[in-house]
Amino acid sequence: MRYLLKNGTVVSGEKSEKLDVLMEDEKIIKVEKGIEDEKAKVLDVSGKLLFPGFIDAHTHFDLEVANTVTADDFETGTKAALCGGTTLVIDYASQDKGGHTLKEGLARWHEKADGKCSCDYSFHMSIVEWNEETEKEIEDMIREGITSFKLYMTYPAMLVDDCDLYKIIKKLNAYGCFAGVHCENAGLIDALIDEAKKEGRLGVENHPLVRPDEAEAEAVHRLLVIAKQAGAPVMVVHLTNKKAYEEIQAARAKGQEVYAETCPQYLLLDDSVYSLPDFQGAKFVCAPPLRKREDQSCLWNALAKDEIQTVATDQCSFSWEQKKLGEKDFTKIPGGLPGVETRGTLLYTYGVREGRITREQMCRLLSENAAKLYGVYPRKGVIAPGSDGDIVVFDPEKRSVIQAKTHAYHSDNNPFEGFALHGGIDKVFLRGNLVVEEGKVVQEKSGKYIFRGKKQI
Ligand code: DUC
Ligand code: ZN
Repeated sequence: MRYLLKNGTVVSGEKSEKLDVLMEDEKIIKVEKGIEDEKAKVLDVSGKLLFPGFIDAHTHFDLEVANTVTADDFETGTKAALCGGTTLVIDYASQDKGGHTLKEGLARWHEKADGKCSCDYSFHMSIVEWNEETEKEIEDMIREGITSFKLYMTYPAMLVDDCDLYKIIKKLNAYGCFAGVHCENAGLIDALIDEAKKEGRLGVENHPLVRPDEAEAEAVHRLLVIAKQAGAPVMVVHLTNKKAYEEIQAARAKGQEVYAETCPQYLLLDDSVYSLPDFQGAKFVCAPPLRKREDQSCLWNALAKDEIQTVATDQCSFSWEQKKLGEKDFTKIPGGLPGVETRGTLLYTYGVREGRITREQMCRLLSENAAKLYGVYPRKGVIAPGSDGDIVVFDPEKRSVIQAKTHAYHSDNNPFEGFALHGGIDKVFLRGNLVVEEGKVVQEKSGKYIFRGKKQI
């Protein structure tokens, strides 16, 4: 199908301009004023903003956590993502501990995802064990289109120690790749959990107490010391708080290349929810946990100053039944929140509309920066001739309220329940095809695996 979108405002990371967009055969052909084309299906998008398809570089679909599996898999999760304007997700594939290879992990993730995705998809690879075999596999991963990796400083099943952290980060840089790192001090968290259990403190309100902001800030500091010695760039994923952010600022001031990602839950929710009655706080259990209001302000200011590069989701959803696995012991609550469906509309409503960020910044945070960091620019991340026809037709006036009752996720609870939205997704195009109309996916499972190149920042 040949589409001509007329009279919309095309938003890029630099500017917003009234331009027409012509697309055919997966690609954008022209972006100009006053395009006329007899062969195209013409859609008048007056009053709408046209964003490049959003990229969510932090999702966990079909992931085993705390002896259960996320409520959303690649089928339901990518449909929800598409409804939220996300046309590319980069999910975390993982190697297993105990002598397993990266290739085995990648094959498993392809099995989970191939043929099921309604938006395009790609993978980062989590390295949980470092040896000569793993090291040799880095080149294989690059050939498979994986140029970014994930390292954990917490969780026993995923954790790498500081020695391996240094070696891995250095080796990745030698290949022109880099890692996103989950920063929390594992030992301190274990000790605080042991203490809470011994004292019989097993309610949800203890969750933020055993994972304090300082445990995150310390890990960020240690990571940045290690990365400095390795002479390598790193990305701090799901940054939540002021102290951790100050560590990043300090390292950057000394000339280090550090990237940061945050998520809507850390911008809009605070840790008071963990004290809600009737175990309701379980809905918000994630790691790192939600923080304080002053941390939220700090993160918004960092977004405004372009000191955080991406807003992703850490999508990792569980049903209420699953959350209840931790009713008697908060450490058994599967950690994670859904987010892919509401990332763009929340950032527009509470970021752009409230004057905290501009719409061009929103474009950079949701699409352009991720495209550049994760090696898919300018195929993705921009509305320009030659780029994929991934376009979000965004209605700045649409109003709605987030409700689990009507959301697209398979999970049955929503951490943003009751949040009013002013701005909504009108239509979504994926590689030139209309895939979302009036909030509904109208073309399913046409997502392709995307091979990525090296970062372009
Ligand atoms: N944190 C979560 O809460 N869930 C999934 C992984 C993570 O880092
Ligand atoms: Zn995550």
